Amino acid sequence: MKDPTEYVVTSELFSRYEKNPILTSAEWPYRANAVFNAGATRFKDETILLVRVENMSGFSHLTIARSKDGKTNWKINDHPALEPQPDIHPEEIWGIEDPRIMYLKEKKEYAITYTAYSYGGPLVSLATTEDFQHFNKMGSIMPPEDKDASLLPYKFNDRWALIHRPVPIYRAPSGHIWISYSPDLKHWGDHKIILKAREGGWWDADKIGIGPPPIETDEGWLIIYHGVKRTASGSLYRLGLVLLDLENPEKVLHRSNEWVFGPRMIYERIGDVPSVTFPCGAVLDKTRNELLLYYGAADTSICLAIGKIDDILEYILLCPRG
Ligand code: BMA
Repeated sequence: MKDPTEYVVTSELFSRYEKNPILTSAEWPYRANAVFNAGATRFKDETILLVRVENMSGFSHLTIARSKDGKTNWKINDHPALEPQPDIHPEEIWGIEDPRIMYLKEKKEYAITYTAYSYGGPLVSLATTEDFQHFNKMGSIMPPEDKDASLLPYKFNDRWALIHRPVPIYRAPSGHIWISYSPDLKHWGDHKIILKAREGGWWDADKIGIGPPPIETDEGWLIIYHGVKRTASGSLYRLGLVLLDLENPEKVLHRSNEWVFGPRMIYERIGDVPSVTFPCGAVLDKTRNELLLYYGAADTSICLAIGKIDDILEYILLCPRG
């Protein structure tokens, strides 16, 4: 029988890093069940990953790992950067998960949107930092159930914009991507759907959510989103592409009909949650024309896939208009 890793489709937009997974719980400096779904950014000549670490009770916190080239020699902090604090933030009772990092030029600080697992279900929380040493938790900004959120880096008509994924209760497909606005990062309104999960047999028919924060390009905001398909043996988490208008991110310019990345390798197929590829961070290396995509594999480890940004944009521009 063939090993399923041999079924790799050629000419993919993203190539897996040959030393995947790049981080696992085995090399963690303290006891942990799994490390996955990391936010990513460049900071002071290093790539910083804000890693979701699941402890042996099932709750997650966030810990920093750094590397000069974003691929090798990761230095892992021996203590969490952000921990659940249910005494001050009751909405964090069952942990904090899946951070997305965006630099806000106007405020000269990084915004971290993450999932707080509350008594009423997952919701969106916000924290800020200037130095990745001191963090300011601003509390919840969207009620449950809502996750997969990222800010855009600057204001639109004087308001901050947040892309996120609330879950409606009344019908399938169960989760679309929304945009909301705020004058102060605290009070949010004007909620609108910008991208719908498809229906029926589509690969993104059940629910969708953004992966890494939107990537600003000359052609528009590049969104790498995950689409979920329910199958008899569980959910498949794959990735598709969308391009949003730079000036009006409510406007979808193009959307891929096909997924561009999905579980294939053993480390993506087997783990605590099988057949999941789930990126929360990406770093664009403009000098090398490379997009480094950091994704959680099977809710168990952190992996890297690398794409040429020009090829990705060429591809999405040929996809159907939104
Ligand atoms: C999603 C999120 C992710 C997780 C994925 C697969 O709903 O909770 O954190 O990686 O499911 O389990």
